[in-house]
Amino acid sequence: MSMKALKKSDPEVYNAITGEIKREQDKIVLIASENYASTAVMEAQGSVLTNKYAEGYPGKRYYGGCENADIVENLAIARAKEIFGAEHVNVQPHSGTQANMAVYFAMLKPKDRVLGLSLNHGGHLSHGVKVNFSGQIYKAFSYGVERKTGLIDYDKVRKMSIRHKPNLIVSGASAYSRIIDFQALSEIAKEVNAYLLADIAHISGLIATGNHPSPVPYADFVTTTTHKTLRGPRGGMVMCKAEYAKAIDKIVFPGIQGGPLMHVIAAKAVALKEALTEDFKRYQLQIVKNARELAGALMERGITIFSGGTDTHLMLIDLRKKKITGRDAENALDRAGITVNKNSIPHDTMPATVTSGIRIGTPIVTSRRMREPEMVIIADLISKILDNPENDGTIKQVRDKVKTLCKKFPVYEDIEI
Ligand code: DSN
Repeated sequence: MSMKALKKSDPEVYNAITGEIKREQDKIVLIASENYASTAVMEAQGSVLTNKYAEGYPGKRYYGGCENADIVENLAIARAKEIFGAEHVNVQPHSGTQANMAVYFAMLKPKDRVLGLSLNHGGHLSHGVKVNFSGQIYKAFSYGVERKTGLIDYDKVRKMSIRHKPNLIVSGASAYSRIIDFQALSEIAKEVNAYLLADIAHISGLIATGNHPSPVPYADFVTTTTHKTLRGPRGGMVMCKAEYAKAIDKIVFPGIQGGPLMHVIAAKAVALKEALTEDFKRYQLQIVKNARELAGALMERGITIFSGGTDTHLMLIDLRKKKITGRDAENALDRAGITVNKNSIPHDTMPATVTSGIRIGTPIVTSRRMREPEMVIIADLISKILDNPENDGTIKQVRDKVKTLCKKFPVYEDIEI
């Protein structure tokens, strides 16, 4: 990939982008919802398909000249079907929230009832939070995780469902590190006559490769982003049973979106092809192994991991024993070259802008081909900072070690700057 034209025409933007390449190379990024897409994905996303209007669907467009747009959209759909075994796929949603919006708008009426995992317990804004459309248009209720175990109690979800009679149960999470029992949720949904939406944005890569049970056989709708563990371009996707195909397609376009982002859909197709490879399978397995190793090494160093570990790509560090807030931990780690995000822990008494936790995930470090030995080093570096967040000497020492480690695991060597 070359950025020669950009360098010449807009040095300010060029410099910001090269700064970002350097940041991604020089820091240990542990944000659980991010990943480093392949150069092939970014080439497709940076392609001339950005020029094309293709409102409609393959073979049924509202513009001429859509033959290449049709090819990439059909490829993306076919590959997604092959990976997830879905009966119908719509690859046009611009984001995960718009994928969820498509399901809500297609199946619900204003004031219908929605039950989802509370944001404070690891859910997502679009699962019924008051400040989001999902909490404003619909009557939203939320379930949580158990204080003692950190797990979802499916019996409690069942009881809440019987009490609140939701029209839609939303499952899936942004900060839940354990296996989600989609089959149990689908039984509950059937019992109370609700639709089941499984939002697998965080775990879609794990599901694609059999590292987490799939909701596709059980849920009426499955939504995902394409840029997290799936390692594609930033975007969304809806999968559903064939009986809902027309309703979903009609609501995505013309219901809530106009022209699809064809360059992004091309990049989705490229990422989905990558997701079909053996290398991707190995990658996803290593993400989980790395997360387990990192959680274990952190716990050995006296750091509390909420729920006592992880089954997935992420974990939630409970900082209460360390007497440091999530905000201060995020800032101190950032100064040392380690990027994480502060995150509320369930039953947190701190505001969301401060929090008592940080969330960390292994998709990016695994994309850089780091393995278990590097996870132990990272745990050690995190532990040093959490114990000495204000010590400039410790911060410098850790920052130097981060630099040395990052040099050994290069990113984007094929981008010419
Ligand atoms: N909730 C965001 C995250 O997981 O980082 C994504 O929407």
